[in-house]
Amino acid sequence: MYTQALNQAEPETVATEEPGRLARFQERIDAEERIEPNDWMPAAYRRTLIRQISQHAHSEIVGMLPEGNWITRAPSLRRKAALLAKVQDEGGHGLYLYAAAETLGVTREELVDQLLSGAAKYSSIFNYPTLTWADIGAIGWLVDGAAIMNQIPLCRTSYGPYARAMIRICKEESFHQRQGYEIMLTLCRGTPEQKAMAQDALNRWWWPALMMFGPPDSESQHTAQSMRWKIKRFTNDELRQKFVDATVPQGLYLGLTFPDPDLRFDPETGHWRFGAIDWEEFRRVLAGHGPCNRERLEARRRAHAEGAWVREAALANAAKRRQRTAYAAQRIAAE
Ligand code: FAQ
Repeated sequence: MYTQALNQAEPETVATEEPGRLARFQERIDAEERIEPNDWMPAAYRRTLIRQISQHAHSEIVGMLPEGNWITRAPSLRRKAALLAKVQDEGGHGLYLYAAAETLGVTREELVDQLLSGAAKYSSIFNYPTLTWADIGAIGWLVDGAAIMNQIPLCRTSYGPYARAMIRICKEESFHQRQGYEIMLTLCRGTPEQKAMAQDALNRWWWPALMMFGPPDSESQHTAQSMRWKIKRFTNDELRQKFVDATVPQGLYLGLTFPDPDLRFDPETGHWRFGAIDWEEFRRVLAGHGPCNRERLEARRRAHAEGAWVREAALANAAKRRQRTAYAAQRIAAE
């Protein structure tokens, strides 16, 4: 359905994509002008945005599941309230992002179908399990930390609705990162068992967090074009390096050890150098064979099916309201 909708848009866009128009579009991008929904844009720019924004939205929605698993088991009322708020924020982020994608001419239903059929990607990180409470700390610290590093530049992305959605999302993500780090800090200052739990969580989440930034630049299909269009402002490897540089000192402050024997500070460049990432594991997770891929999609499909009555009721209510407004207008006209 999704491809159909895009193909319908194709004849017009292809016919009008003469070189002059493309050059003027690129000039607007180079001049840092924002592209808005009613502006002309190349079909491939539109496709890239729909792909990236919808994958981002799906990631937020699927990203609610690993943490949702711990809401009933949070160790105190304060922790439960913060986690509930965080998971609700993620649902909200998904909705802003679906709304931003819809401004490009695709419907919410098409996007949700893509996710539920397994055709659309969502971030690899959410296919890993949350085994202990420390995983909630590690997700906030590392996963939200990685998300912020990637998303702050998206506040300046060239497509207006996406850039504007990202501003609020980033503010909320920084609260998420801090609550995660604070959980880690509490565990690291606690009993030896609590500290061991925090270390175990770091051991399991560190490498998957580095994979969140996507394949290395040499293998990234979309980076070069997305950089020209200023959809992306930094490459995958640049952002990954920024994340490592920001995060390693935080981990050392916690008294934790990173699960990377090759990690070392390079005084010449001022960067933390890290060991080789297991890209085979990344590819396996993307192909649907991560530890929780099946479970995540099943949970989303079940939630969608169980929510059918809410969608039906909302549509029936909207139809009734339209009918009432129409009757009222008729009555006024007749008087
Ligand atoms: N997982 O050519 P590139 C969050 C795919 S939100 C899965 O480098 P691109 C909040 C990529 O889509 C986290 N797939 O692609 C939260 C492409 O596949 P395609 C999500 C991945 O787009 C926190 C192919 O590989 N954030 O965490 C991944 O230029 C805590 C080739 O890759 C965003 O979506 C991956 N890790 O760069 C929620 C941010 N990496 O489409 C709950 C916006 C790559 O050709 C709890 N997105 N792929 O079939 C982006 O910045 C970019 O899309 C990248 C990928 C950087 C993710």
